[in-house]
Amino acid sequence: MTNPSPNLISDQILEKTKKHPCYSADAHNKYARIHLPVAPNCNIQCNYCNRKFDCVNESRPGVTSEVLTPDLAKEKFVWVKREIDQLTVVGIAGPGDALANWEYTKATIEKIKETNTDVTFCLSTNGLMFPEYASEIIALGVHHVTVTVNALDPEIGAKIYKFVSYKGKIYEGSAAAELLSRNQLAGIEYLAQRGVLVKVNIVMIKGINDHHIPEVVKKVKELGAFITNIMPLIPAPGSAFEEFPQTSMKDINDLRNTCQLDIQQMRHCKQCRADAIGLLGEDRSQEFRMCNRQTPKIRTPKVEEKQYKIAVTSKYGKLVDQHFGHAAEFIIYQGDGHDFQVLEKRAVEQYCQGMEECDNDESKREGTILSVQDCDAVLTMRIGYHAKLQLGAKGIYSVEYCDTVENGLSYTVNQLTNKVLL
Ligand code: CLF
Ligand code: SF4
Repeated sequence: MTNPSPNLISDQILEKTKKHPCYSADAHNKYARIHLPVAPNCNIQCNYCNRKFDCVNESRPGVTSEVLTPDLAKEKFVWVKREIDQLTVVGIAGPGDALANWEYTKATIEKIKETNTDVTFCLSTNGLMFPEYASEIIALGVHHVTVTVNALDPEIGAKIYKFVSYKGKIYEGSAAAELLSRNQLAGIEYLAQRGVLVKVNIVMIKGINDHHIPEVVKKVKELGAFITNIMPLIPAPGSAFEEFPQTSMKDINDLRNTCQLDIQQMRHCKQCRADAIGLLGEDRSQEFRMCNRQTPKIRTPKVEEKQYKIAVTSKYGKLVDQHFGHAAEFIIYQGDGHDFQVLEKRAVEQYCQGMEECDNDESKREGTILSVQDCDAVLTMRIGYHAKLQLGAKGIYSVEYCDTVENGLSYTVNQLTNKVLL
């Protein structure tokens, strides 16, 4: 099979690609991108990833981005676009997986389209959910998609992925790797044949997939990929591969030179964070933290009178600005989505003493979870994967949010009422 993509890519998309800082080396110091971190969940476990941090398929390890709702993401885009004129690309790259949070990803793109018709949308995914959403990606008009493909061989993939969670079932070992690879390859072909420029990221892990990568590159080229981006493994603290050596740039460049014979190679990737903003080499995300801006009050339509009890993590009771595991107390609110009152403040023992230990102390975490077990939801700036699962098992929704407590409470009730929470 030959590469089906070039003739299918319209001139308009090729023009947009010239202004995409990742897809076009010439554009990387002229045009800016914004990553909107609306996708907190993931459906696989890569051995080089610690889920307390951003997805390592598109970020440096150890970075934690704020998480936004689609409405806040739109606000942030409008704000940043006003300040950075050369902003051409909106990317959704985590902090989990864009397709594992498809409703949020899709809603974000739709909302931004209402305000701007020129911007180029870009998604980064592990590709597991391509069979479910590839057609929706096309329908949404997204023409730039990145998928991370580390192995074709299930035996090699089994060393890279701990598990894959698909349609309610957990897969492990070579079965997990085979399923993931099958969905990735089918998605690449499907998208490329419909004019999408597919970028394939590959994490080079010495001794595991390094010799296999040329085969991966040939295969994805055959399926229509536009470019490949071979990235170094940077061991994430707390991940299964934390003791592995970082892949040297010499090894990366040697492999890129080999693979360049098959397909163009990206050589200017910065492994940027899930909320990165600006030129690739000049991250301005700290200037645009949503917690720091003044926001108008959100009023949600009155849906029903049911009273909800919500536990909030907040340093001073104004902003949702504290990590679940860092909270020394919860402020318990009760209300119907419009009016809330503080019922009480509940002291808890912090189980997380900093990002390194966070989510690790099982007994303290259980104590924390017990202390909110009468609540409908926890509203927090950030929550660890295990804590979220344990809350979910008790029927308590966890909402990650970064705005005022008032807006967060309204948002949470809206989500509870409409049952859109994961
Ligand atoms: Fe973001 Fe990725 Fe789109 Fe770029 S990043 S989703 S393609 S807009 Fe770019 Fe950053 Fe490297 Fe990604 S430098 S990590 S390749
Ligand atoms: Fe982590 Fe990304 Fe892998 Fe998910 S896909 S486990 S977020 S590196």
